[in-house]
Amino acid sequence: MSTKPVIISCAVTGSIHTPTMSPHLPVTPDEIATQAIAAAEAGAAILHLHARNPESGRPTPDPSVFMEFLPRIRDSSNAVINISTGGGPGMTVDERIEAALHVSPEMASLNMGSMNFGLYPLLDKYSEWKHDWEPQFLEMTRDFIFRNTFKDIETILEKLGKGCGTRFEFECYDVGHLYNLAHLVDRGLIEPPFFIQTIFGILGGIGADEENLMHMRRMALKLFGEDHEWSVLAAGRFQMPYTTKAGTMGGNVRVGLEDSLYLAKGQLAETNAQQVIKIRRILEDLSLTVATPDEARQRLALKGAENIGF
Ligand code: KMH
Ligand code: ZN
Repeated sequence: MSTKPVIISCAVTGSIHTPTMSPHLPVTPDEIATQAIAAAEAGAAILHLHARNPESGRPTPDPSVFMEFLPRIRDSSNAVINISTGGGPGMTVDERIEAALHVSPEMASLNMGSMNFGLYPLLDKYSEWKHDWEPQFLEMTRDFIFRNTFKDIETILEKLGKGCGTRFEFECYDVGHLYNLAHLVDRGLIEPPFFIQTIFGILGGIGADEENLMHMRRMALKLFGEDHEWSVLAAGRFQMPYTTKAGTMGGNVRVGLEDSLYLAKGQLAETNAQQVIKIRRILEDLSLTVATPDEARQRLALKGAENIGF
């Protein structure tokens, strides 16, 4: 078993869930900042961040909304700030990268392939909605392609990677995405160490099945060997079991309300920090340790908090 400390990422709000689904989903800049800072205090080394319209709670790519919470997080925590370039359903690729280009963060997400991204099954779980946009947003994903062409990926690598010195959380939702990453590595467009986030249980991506977890792990090892840091996130009820498995297999973990609204069966998480505390406790009970933000910076070869652009 690896003795390397486990890097905990926390994805604080995302763009999958909507306000009706949980009163605890952070929506306003104040809620996002407060929950992000508490998650970092609980042990998250990396904060993966999206923004939402403060009134409606709808995901927004607007850099000025990001700027309402990012400086506060930076001033109150040493955690690595990681800005999503996945954005949310309906946003163009240009919109998705605007905030990251604006703030030149240490890390940003980079999604490794185009895919269906079906959120519409969530429609069946609720009969009343806080906001009109929510059911329309979920229904729209029946006909939505989450676009991440090779050209899109190259553009993000060029503008954000080369241009800003930002390094990436490579989001891999299926085996082909690992091969897409390997292809870009072969072309010399990406330097190690690669932080590979393998994702299980998104409709359109690989399912949450233990054999898939093992297969993604094996293929990442085969393709990238010692050059990568492996991390796992799993959607919904798979979050804790799959991150626990990843930790015991020498991997890193991602939790947060972006990936699951729950703390346990039938129990909504009241904060992101609760999920961080839970996975940390599980990992420490299993004699694992948790990485500090500076350990994560060193292992992932990040440029340092002093070099971010805000
Ligand atoms: N929503 C997650 C499944 C991104 O922000 O770029 C993956 C994600 C994508 O976090
Ligand atoms: Zn995200």
